[in-house]
Amino acid sequence: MVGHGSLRRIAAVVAAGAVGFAGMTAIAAPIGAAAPADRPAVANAAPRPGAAYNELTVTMVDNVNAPRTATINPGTTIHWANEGRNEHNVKPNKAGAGFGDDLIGVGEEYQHTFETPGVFGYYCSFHGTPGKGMYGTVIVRNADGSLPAGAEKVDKGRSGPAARGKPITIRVPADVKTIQGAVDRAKPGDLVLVSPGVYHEAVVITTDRIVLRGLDRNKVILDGRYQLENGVKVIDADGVAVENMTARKYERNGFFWTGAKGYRGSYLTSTRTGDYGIYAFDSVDGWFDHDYGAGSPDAGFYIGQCYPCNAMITHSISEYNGLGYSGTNAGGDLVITNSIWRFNRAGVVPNSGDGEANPPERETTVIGNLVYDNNNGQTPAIDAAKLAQGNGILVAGGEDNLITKNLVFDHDIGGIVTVLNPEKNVWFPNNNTTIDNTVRDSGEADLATFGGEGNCFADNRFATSKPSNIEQTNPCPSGTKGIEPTDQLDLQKYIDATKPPTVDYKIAKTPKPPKLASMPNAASAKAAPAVGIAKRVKRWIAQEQAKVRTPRTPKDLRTTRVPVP
Ligand SMILES: [Cu+2]
Repeated sequence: MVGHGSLRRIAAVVAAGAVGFAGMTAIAAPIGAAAPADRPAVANAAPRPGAAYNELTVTMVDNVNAPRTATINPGTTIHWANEGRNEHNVKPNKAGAGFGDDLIGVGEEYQHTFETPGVFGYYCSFHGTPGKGMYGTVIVRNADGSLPAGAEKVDKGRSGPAARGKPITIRVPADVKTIQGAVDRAKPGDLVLVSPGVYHEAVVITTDRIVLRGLDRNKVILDGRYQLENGVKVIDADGVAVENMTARKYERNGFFWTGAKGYRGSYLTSTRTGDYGIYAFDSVDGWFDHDYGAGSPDAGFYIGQCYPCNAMITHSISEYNGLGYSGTNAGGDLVITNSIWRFNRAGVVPNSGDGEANPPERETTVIGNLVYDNNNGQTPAIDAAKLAQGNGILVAGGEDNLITKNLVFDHDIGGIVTVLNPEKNVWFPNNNTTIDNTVRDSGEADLATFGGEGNCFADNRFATSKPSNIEQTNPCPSGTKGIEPTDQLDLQKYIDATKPPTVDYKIAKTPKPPKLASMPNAASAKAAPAVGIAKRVKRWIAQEQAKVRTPRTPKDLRTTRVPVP
């Protein structure tokens, strides 16, 4: 989440004038160079200055505690400081452990002083379970400085059940009454097959390579009744596929993978969730197809913190969200294609940010999508979604992205835009290629760029741009050899603009989904765990990407500005 404070600070920088377009480019270099080349950009915990080692900060970002294991002396106070964009919490593994906080908001902190030696496991219930995902351990030394019993067992690494000789199918409710019960019984390779019904469950999957499938996408419904956190949460488990079901009314996410190598979500519907719809975090080798996400304040689809992600979103629809797609600090063989992004505040928004490790966002391909009418001020929305409102495809501080063969129309501000993202750091867009798109009916500019360097535009069909003559000022491939830009995008104006406030996701105008097809042969199709996905993505890029065509305007669109029902 972008804080108002940081916005104003950056707004001042932009407004100062001394930092013009060239100045922005100059700032880009040192910040880019300062960005860590590999994963752990997570701040290290350290004793607080002047605190004589009796205080320690555990930094919570999305979705990690750092350090994961904190070894302290008795009497030390631990501060859990949430520096991410999402809310987190601290739940002790053992109830009654005497510490914990159900909700630590963005920018907030929770503290507890540990007096008694021992090993205290905890986790964030939104993003982890004991020992998996977003979890941690506090080891309080004995008075003599030695480690307490049990300390040697901490963080031994992941292990899971072994596969059966032959995979089996476990039916819900025929074999096991609840989805969770069936999942807990499943071994790698097994299929959990769920019959139509409404299930008030928050399913947690920690076993590798199981397939969870509904018999009917629209009639197998996970319903959190606004009381449960995630519909399906896959934590530190590889190769799990979830298919053909609906999740609705969850406080956090519909379908969520974290720490996975290999994941797939197919024929999934997510509506009315408090954070994201369909969500992969710190996970690689993923495939989302025929999915639908609506009614979340952050993004309907989110792939965050991965490189190379080796991931694909295809044949999907995202609408009535804060953002259609968001991909913070993600990239590398990450493809968004053949999908529809509409009626969100903003459409497709690859972005770099401080709230997660692994910046910057990079090497994402947005190709062959239909992106229209993302101006919807009546959705739930995090601040970043409000800031982005009125834009179709918006690269906010990303690098080396390719945006091509998209049809983009009807946006209050911009069609395809590459701009800086003012967070704690200013993240600049660099070396993004916007080529061969059709863009029309944008309030400010069909194509626009502000800040960064090497952003190029060529062979697009468009009417307006900022700077004007964008394909001459920023020609491909270099984006820098063109004529001097005039009529720049006034980013300040949009940073300062007032946007409609967020609407509670429980009551926002989130219409029923359009008719969505179920998975073919759900009753009989063989279980296919999410293995070999990276190869499949690379094969698609090598063999299929060149065949993608710009979509046509849908025939059933009668008006250009589609009203919110
Ligand atoms: Cu969390």
